[in-house]
Amino acid sequence: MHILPVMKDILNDKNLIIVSNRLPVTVSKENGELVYTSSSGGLAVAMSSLGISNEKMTWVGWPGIASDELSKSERLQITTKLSAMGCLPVFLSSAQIDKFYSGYANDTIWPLFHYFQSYTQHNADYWLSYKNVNELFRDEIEKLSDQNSLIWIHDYHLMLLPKMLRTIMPNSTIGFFLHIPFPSYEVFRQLPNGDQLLNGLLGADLVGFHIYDYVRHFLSSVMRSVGHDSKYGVLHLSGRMVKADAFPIGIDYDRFASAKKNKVTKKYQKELSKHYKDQKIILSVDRLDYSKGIIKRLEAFEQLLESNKKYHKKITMIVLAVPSRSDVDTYKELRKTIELAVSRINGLYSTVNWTPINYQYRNTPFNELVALYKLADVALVTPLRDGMNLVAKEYVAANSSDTGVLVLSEMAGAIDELHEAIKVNPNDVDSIGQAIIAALSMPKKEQKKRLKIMNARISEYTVQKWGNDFIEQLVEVKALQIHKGKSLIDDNITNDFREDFKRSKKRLLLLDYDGTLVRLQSDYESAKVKPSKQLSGLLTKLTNRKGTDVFVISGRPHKILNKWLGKIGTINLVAEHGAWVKILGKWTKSPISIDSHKKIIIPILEKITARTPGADIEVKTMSVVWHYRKVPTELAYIRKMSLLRELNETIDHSKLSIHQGSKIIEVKPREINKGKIIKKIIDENDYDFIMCIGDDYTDEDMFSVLPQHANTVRVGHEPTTAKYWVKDVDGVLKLLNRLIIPKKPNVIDAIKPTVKKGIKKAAKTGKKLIK
Ligand code: ADQ
Repeated sequence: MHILPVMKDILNDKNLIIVSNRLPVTVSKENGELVYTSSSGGLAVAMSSLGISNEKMTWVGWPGIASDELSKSERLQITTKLSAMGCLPVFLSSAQIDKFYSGYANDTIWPLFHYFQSYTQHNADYWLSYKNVNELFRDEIEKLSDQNSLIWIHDYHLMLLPKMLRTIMPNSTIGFFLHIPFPSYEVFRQLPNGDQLLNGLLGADLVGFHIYDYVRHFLSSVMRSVGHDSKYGVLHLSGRMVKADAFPIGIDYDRFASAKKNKVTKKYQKELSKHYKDQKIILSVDRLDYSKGIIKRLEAFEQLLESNKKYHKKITMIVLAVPSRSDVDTYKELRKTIELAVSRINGLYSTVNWTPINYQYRNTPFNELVALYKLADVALVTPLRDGMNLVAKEYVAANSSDTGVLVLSEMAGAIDELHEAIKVNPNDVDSIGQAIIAALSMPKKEQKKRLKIMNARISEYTVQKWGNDFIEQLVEVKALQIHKGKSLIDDNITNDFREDFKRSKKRLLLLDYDGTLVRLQSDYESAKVKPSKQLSGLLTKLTNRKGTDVFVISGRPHKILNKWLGKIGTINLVAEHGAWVKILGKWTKSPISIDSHKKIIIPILEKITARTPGADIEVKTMSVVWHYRKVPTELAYIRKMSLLRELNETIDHSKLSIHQGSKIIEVKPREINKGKIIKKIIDENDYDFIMCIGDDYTDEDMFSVLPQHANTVRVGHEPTTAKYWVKDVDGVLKLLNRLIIPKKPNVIDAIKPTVKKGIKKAAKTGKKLIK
């Protein structure tokens, strides 16, 4: 197996830690002996074909056996044996398996995320166990990880884990991939601890889903449930960037496409062809799970036999069902229902030499599975909901140069890539029957044509590509987070700034206000955003420095800025993004007027504010602002969207522009922006030191007009054109303080060299130093 070059490069200096509920190896006990077997299931198949060596990769997960069934020495034996296979076991007790695995994971999240709301169990004990097991995983991973670790967590069993890891290792690189659908918010919100799951996932740097619909559902749940907005799948959480994206998992294409040449497969195929020589074969392959729609499939087949006698003795349905979650009651019931349906249909229609359904409840070996894929005239893949569905892709690959028809549910993620399948609604038994008939009568040429197109697609985005793609993007997100090409301001950079500041003769400081000099508050009008005594003191000191022009630039109204900051030394103020400017103590107003526009805009805002509790309108000289900080998140989203739509349809776009800020929508003249006014200031003066600091998109207007030598600084992690960045307001204040106040030497440096010597000597002799 080859490893794609990108993956190879990344893994040169990284350790990959794969985390999933189950290890790819299952441990069991037979006659008192420990037995190790490879696990079935989509994820195991996917990860085992990534082709990464054991030295570079550790797989962390549960080995599939309850810890209470094992002695201490057996646990040690398992740990040693698995470690040689690149696996680290997380041992779970029977109670944890019951409550965490069968309980919260498979009886709460799985049914709800597959839209089986009536199957969903809400049980406080399940939830506690889920948290507890996620913590167990966290503790094991903590022991393993270092700076170079790349942690890739898989699936719904471990949705709290990314945040748990982020809390103890803030700088770690964490990816999460969900293998099942992410439901729409209306369904997701039924989960009592949904917000904790979302926050858990947001601990990752990259959150992956199979298709874009799930990304959309996730982002909308994040927005509506925990209040974080996103843009193009990117969220900025207190300075950290998180990305959500679609990565449609593929299969190990070559393994399936080339298996037909395998001797064992050929032998099986020959035997099967002989056995079913006069039959058309309809194949059904799944884990035995209610989400897979096996019952409806059987009903459709039964209905077909009932209404079309001509197919009797001519078609056989082979149903392969892998045992799955057989400890969960719903699955026990499902098995009974399936087996009853199979015996009913066989009982009704079998003849001495024809049995309509061949049902096998077991794990089918790979070569046998491929032989069946090759034999089948029709693959009936009709899940009621499925994250992706690998069976559909495996069938297509196994028949790459052959005939065969795929009937595929429109509820499977795979439908986005396999358009040439016959598409069915899995709840519509009639349409499944019609699809089988259409498939059986499809000309061979058409079958080949469709298979060829689908093969071209799935041979491109294989599971190897998928794994590479995810890891590549994870590394990219991390690089973006640490502002590739931008420097985080540290002591060395601050010292350089200080030296430049001291040396220069004419200095300009351009400082945004909210989010830069004071922290953003949840209540916009809050008194807390007034400058503190310390901030006023700092600004006074800066303005008192000879040759230093200080500008505080804000979107706030000029009267407020004047009240809060007007008395500080020789400070200059720019209010309403440049509509008002106070230089040398005198305010001037831009001649532009939007009074006529206000008559149109304000009634629109009033109408929407009246039915939006918590919303406010702020009318400034040159702009109108709609504040929705106090509006409940869900309602805010709906109202914001409809307001934007209405404003976009109404305003004169040649004169006005709409800006979305932090929980505000502002309509202002195109002509007025921070950049325009700053350009005027620098054109009229000859500054040899310029520093400009801001935290939002309006500040980018300033950065872009400043000369090359200016020191531009962005607060927070959002993408920026600034040269430097600081984490938060505290970072800004520290930086400004250090421009004028030298760093205090640390205590030991300040002590006289002779005294230092004495300390060293005392430390050596163990004697106390007496001054
Ligand atoms: P699963 O729900 O397990 O996976 P699927 O994607 O179809 O569903 O993968 C099943 C795998 O098991 C296939 O590789 C198939 O070959 C194998 N398999 C099924 N029946 C078998 C049998 N009788 N004998 C032997 N092997 C059998 C979850 C999600 C899916 C998602 C995958 C991968 O539910 O939506 O596609 O993860 O992300």
